[in-house]
Amino acid sequence: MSESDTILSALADGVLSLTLNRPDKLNSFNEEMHLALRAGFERAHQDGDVRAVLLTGAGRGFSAGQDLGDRDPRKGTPDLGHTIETFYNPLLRLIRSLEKPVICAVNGVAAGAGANIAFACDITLAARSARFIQAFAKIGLVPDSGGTWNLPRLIGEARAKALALTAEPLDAETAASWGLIWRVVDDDKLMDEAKALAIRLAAGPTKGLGLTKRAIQAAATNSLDDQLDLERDLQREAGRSADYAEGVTAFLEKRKPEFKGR
Ligand code: T3D
Repeated sequence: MSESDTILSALADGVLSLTLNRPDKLNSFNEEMHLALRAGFERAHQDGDVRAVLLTGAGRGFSAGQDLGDRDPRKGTPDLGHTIETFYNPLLRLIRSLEKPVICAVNGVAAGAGANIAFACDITLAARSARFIQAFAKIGLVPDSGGTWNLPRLIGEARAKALALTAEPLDAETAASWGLIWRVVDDDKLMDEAKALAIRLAAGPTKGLGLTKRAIQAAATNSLDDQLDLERDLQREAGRSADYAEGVTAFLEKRKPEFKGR
């Protein structure tokens, strides 16, 4: 695990909380924070005690995307393809391939990659005061961190293009009503609600939840026939899990199930 304080990391009740922690820079991403966040998600992949992840930001913002202080063009032209390949793409792949729920609590402004990382999580809650900005257009860039893939799928091409081309801020209520995020929560209730949701999911049948995530993500590129076959295969796998046996046994015995995440 990385020792950097740019990511605060804590495991409790099966939930690995990862907090972006560069509040003076609105939690914008420098290399150190990238590596520390990656280490957090790698731990989530490897550590059986982690059964859900809660991602949020410290201070008044969630994340302003790339730290532009590290990108001064007056000092030379950076190879942004290299940084996408080295930092943002691996992060997105770690989030999407983690077969455990990733909850995101957007506590304030989410701009550039910050917005698209929030949209890539499994369940995203936002504070009522939060706003989402595809800031890339303001500096001549292209939406990254899966934005060009996720936005049209979540909200359709017309809205995706308008957000990306204008870089207009989108308020949290509209983001929820468009289906970009799950729910808006009053600012002072956001973290309580997000933690309660993460703890609830961490106590759930992790294997089945992970397979569900895999299936829903696969639907974006599968035909119906492919998807039906996948559902058959994943149901077979889920049906062999200890948590399935516990869930049905608990139902038959009229008691609450105690899932172990296996
Ligand atoms: O480069 C590559 O590797 C390619 C990958 C790119 C991915 C990307 O994310 S590109 C997009 C980069 N992000 C932006 O363009 C957003 C820039 N920030 C803003 O437009 C605004 O800060 C916000 C709309 C997000 C918030 O505005 P506001 O008025 O609430 O806050 P502020 O006053 O602008 O910012 C507060 C502080 O955070 C300020 O520092 P200071 O003056 O108090 O010392 C500001 O400079 C700093 N800050 C905000 N965003 C960034 C940042 N510092 C570095 N990088 C930032 N992205």
